[in-house]
Amino acid sequence: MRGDYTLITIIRYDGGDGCGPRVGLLDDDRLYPIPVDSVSRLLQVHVEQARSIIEDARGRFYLRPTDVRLLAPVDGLTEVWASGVTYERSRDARVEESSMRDVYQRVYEAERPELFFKAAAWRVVPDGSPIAVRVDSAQNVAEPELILVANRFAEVVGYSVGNDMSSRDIEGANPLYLPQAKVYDSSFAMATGICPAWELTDVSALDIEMVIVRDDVVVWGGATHTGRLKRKFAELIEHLFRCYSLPHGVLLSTGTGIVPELGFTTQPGDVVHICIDGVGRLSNPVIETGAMANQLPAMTKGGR
Ligand code: DO4
Ligand code: MG
Repeated sequence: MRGDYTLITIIRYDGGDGCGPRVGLLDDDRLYPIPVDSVSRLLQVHVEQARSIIEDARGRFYLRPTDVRLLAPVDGLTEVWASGVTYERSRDARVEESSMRDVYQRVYEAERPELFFKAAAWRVVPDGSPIAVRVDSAQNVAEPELILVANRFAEVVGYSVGNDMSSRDIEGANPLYLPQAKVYDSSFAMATGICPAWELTDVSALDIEMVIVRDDVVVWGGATHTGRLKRKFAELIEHLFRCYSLPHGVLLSTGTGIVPELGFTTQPGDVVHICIDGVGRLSNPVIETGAMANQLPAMTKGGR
């Protein structure tokens, strides 16, 4: 996989001092603390104000990122949503797997996009931590997706890398099972950084790659780029905010253009690696739901 991605990102970290999660700007090997109590606070102001808060932090003291624990950069009441069937490949894969094929063809062509709730902030799995396949599903896939990070005013503040883990056979049996196919423990992961929108001016053809490693061997790999997206980012954001307030901002995952052939399933023990050029990387080992059940209460306290 290529490794060319920005080194300037908004991050969330635990400094190990008992003070809980903090927000910072990671610029190469310098971590500048940003004087806000949460990432969601940056999504409650206009993008220009967020930019000036973030850039002012650069002149101050800094830490070494190796001295802190990086968390998923989403918190508070920020919601995670996703869009679906935004790439031709995703449409074709759903048509193939589904017992009700034409709904996917129709949504691909429709004016209104498919949007669904994916996760609460506290459930988002950070880089390096386990993601899950459902124990009651036989066909599971990782879905590498570009994430739009939007503030309460529907302005895009940044971009990140996401993995929308999905059960193909549950949704394939009936599209009304989509929430169960999509929303379960450890079903959404994101990279440790949000790339500020002002650092990334051209998002029209970003390369997206995924490889799946099993027993140290690459067992599946695929690539696409955002130029293949059927929908405009602004269109997805506009539909999401149309009749729905997001006062703490939102992460909107823009859909996958990489889907393995039917028959391939992601399984416990695999490691999923995703890279979006210019934005970031994400790697997570795969477990089965239930395997981390005893850790869930701890996750609710200070962020995973
Ligand atoms: O309609 C199913 C969801 C599709 C999806 O998540 C995607 O295209 O990424
Ligand atoms: Mg998806």
